Amino acid sequence: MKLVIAIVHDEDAKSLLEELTTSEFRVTKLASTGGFLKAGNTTVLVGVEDNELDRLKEIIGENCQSRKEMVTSPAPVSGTTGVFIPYPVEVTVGGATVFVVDVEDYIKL
Ligand code: 2BA
Repeated sequence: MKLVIAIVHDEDAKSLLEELTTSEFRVTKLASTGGFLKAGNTTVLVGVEDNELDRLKEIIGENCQSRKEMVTSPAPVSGTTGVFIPYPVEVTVGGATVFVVDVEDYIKL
């Protein structure tokens, strides 16, 4: 069995959860925050049998788009003055960042 941890854009979370539950996956949704953009995102936990993993990855891929976002980054005016001015930088976020972890035990008490 695997635990899939998928970090997805908030805007994709609703359709992803609907599709996963319709497809009879058991899902937990957590509100999370990206360390770089410091913006909200959604972390989805799904426990699956090994033979369901490919289908799960397909559904995540189909429901999560990558997006360009602007982040304001400080740039030094001069290497020695220590003065910083902000400037916009474009980053590509997602579709989904997916971790697949082996599950040692799965019990319900
Ligand atoms: P954030 O940390 O807010 O990162 C948003 C996007 O900013 C990233 O998109 C990436 O394009 C860029 N980025 C992140 N850290 C960067 C850095 N140190 N320098 C330059 N650009 C950087 P994604 O890679 O698609 O990640 C989306 C979200 O997934 C992340 O939000 C974070 O919450 C999570 N994530 C991604 N990789 C992770 C990892 N290895 N461990 C834990 N969480 C991760």
